[in-house]
This record gives sequence, C-alpha cells and structure tokens, in this order.
Amino acid sequence: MMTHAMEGFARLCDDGWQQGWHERNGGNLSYRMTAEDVAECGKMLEGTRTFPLPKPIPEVAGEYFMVTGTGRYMRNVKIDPLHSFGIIKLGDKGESYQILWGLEDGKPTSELPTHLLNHAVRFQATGGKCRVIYHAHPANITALTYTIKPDARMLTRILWQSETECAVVFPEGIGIVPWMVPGGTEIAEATAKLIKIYPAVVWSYHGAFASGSSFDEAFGLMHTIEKAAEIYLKAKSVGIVNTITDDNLRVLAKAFGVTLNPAFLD
Ligand code: 2HA
Ligand code: ZN
Repeated sequence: MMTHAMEGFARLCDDGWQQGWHERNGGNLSYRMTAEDVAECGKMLEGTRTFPLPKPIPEVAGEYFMVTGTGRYMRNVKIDPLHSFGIIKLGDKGESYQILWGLEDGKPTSELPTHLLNHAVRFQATGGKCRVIYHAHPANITALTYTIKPDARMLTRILWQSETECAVVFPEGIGIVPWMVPGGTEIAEATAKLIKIYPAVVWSYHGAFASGSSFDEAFGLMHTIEKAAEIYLKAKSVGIVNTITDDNLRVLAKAFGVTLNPAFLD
C-alpha cells in the first residue's frame, strides 16, 4: 500500500525522470516525514536492519525519512516502490539509521550523508519548515558550470538575469561547490555550509541539490533553476545584447516583497 506521502515522493521521482534529469541511477530524494505521515504507515513500519552513519547527525535524531535507494533508478520508483525507496528512522543520537520499510535488497542512496546534513542545516535555517532535499542531474545547469568559475555571486546573477521569476523564487541566491568526489562526508559538509544560506546548491560538472517545505517547492525550485540555465545557454549561444538590469531586479523585489541578497547586487 502507498500512503499519501509515498505517492507524493514517487510522483516527484517520476516528474524528474520525465524531465530527463535522472539517467541510469542518477539523482536521489529524501523527505522528512510528519507525525501524520508516520501514523498513516501504521503496521507497515518494522525495524529489521540497523546501520551506522559515518558521522552522527544529532540535529535530526529520531526523525523518520523517506529516501531513494543506492543504485536504484528514479524511473522505477513508481512501478517498484519497495525496491526503489524506503523509510528509515534515525537513532536517538543520530548516530545510526534503521530501515523500517522498503529498500528491499538494498540500502539508502550513496548521498545519504549529504541529504541528512542538508536536512539538519535547512531545518534550522527554515525554523523546521524544510522537509525535502532533492538531487538531480539536469543538463543545462550542469553545462553552465563549465562556463563560469564556481562562484555563487556569478551563478546567481546569471540565473536572476535569465528569467524574471528567478529573483522572486530564490532571493537568497544559489550556492555552488567546485568539483568534488560525490558520495562522501567532504562534499556533504561543503554542501551543508552553503545550503545554510541558499535554498539550492549546484555541484560543478554534476548536478544540483534543491530543498523545500514540500515536494512541489523542491521540484519547482530545481525546475526554475534548470529552466533559467537553459534560457541563458540559448541566449548566450546566439549572443546576449540585453539583460535584466540591477535596477530591474530592485523594482521586482519591491513589487513582490522579497529581499534580494545585497551581496549579489551591483
Ligand atoms: O545516485 O546521483 O551523486 C547517484 C548520484 C550520485
Ligand atoms: Zn548525482
């Protein structure tokens, strides 16, 4: 049986697949469940397997998460949920996790350290609102990282200038890490440092992480970033002769009641 939260989780995975962001086993998703989500699972949750985390994450101790499985394909989440994702519960000190449902014949995503650290940091940054961390491999935002230095200001300005909605959707800006080996604690800590400030972080030559209070918000953020990157690359390939000015951005921010990161304005 699929609960409401499971349906929402599977829908995002399928949406990302439909967008072409999840070649092979690329990308992963995690969702911090509410008490109602956990209650809806009822007897489906039973602990059988416990694993240590490479580093304890006490900020999210005792929390329940839905996570995709390592080596699993986003395109299969909808048709084979039991093998493609699962529900885990973190230990009392955030030192381990227990698999309570799904992830059959498998384990959570290789990016679990990044997901959990990002949850810990975003939980604090948003006063507990953030519930979704989403990693995808969209082609345009990844291509864009080959054209600039890994600099948050430069990246953010390009995106803000490439689609009018961007500054309203991510007024804090977007972070970026240089190329690093994926799957470990080092990239997890580098990403967490940035996601404290920015709702999304781009991984150079790899993809992006987006956060949100709901599946809609996290998916929508990834979609907005990717769309802006696509517009930028198209405009740049023809030749950019006009752009959204900083004055335009200031007027926009005022009209929508958002505060743009002042460090990113000229
Ligand atoms: O799940 O995307 O970054 C595979 C990946 C690793
Ligand atoms: Zn990846």
